[in-house]
Amino acid sequence: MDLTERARQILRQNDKGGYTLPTHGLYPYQWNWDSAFAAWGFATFDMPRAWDEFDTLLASQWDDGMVPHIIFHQPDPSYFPGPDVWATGQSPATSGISQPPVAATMARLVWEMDKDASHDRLAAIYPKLLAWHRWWHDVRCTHGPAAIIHPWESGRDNCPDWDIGMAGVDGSNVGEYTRRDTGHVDPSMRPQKEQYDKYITMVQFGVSVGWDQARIVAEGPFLMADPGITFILLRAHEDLIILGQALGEDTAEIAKWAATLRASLSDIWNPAIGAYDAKNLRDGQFANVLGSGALLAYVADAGNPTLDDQLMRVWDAVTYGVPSADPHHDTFDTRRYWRGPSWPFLNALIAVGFREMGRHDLDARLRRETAAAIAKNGFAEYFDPHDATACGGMDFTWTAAIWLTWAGPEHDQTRGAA
Ligand code: 9WN
Repeated sequence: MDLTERARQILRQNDKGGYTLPTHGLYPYQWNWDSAFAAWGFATFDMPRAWDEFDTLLASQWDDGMVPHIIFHQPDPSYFPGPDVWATGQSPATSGISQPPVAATMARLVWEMDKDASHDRLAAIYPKLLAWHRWWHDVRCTHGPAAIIHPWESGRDNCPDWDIGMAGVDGSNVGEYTRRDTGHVDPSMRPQKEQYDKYITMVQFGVSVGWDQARIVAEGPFLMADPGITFILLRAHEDLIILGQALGEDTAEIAKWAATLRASLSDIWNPAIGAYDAKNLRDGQFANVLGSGALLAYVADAGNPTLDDQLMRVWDAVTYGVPSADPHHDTFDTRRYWRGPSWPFLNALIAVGFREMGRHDLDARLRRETAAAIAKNGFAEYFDPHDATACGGMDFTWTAAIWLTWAGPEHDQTRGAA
């Protein structure tokens, strides 16, 4: 079957009626940033369905504005930790943390594909996006750059960026539990048990304070500045301004959040590594490792020549897209999740930045490499960046979505030119 047809089929298969699973089995619920990418993919062939995805995601917004990272629409024992472990008291049940706020950026991309037909759907979600961005500003940007209270909030769960913060988390009293992820995929491609003990301990802390977000920020076991979310949020603020203006809204408040956030970027520039870097907000220490979150600077127009050198240093060391961690660093692990593999949807997001910088050469290279991995081994969750071995779950929603919007051959402007 033609890969574009197959990508559409994957989105349809993972569609639970208004919301999309990342993939069957491994991830049986609605995930926040996965949904935003799903919407972008659906928009290429079913515009109303694209807007439905935003609706179902934002319908589970908390009263304080947070949009949770998982929405547990229907109980499913194949995922751990499920709703009983999170115990947030929400209905439908949700997790107690958020995820990278890429929804406004994806909503803008979808809206631009058909502005007239999108107007009312956009107007319906705009106040919710605004409230969520306000939550980020008020609750997670209290130290300047965007902070995370759990590695899962970053969406780049076990990347080396978080190692220094994780070192301070005591996972020894977590109690008994059974992981489900390692029953679905090769355990060598997933986070290790020691990390899982700490992840669950952090969830237990959230439960112990009734998911009081201010208390978690002030007293929780983990608090780190995330360059990835900082750039995604900054870009999303700017996209929300464009969307708000198109709807005739006053966007001055968002412009202030964006200006404040941009002014904080110097706090996460680490001269020792010549790049943006994650920072432990409990003690001010940098992670001292180049992560893929730093490379999202390009989507927020925050690149610079020093960062360009770092990008090329890590990218030239592999064959299939931008690696999720530095191949020259001793933490690099070529197939373990966020410690090395290339993630197609993240490549697509970085490429949004390249295009806007006018770096069509970089965009084309990243597209070619990502498309080659997919064409070779299917719509995997992530790939070994050296040989494109398919890793994690298969028939993955956001991998299919970015094939339709960016990686597929019809998006290659250089095709046919020779
Ligand atoms: C925890 C769904 C999600 C993605 C994340 C990715 C992974 C979950 C997990 O899967 O995280 O949220 O159980 O490993 O790291 O980015 O949204 O695809």
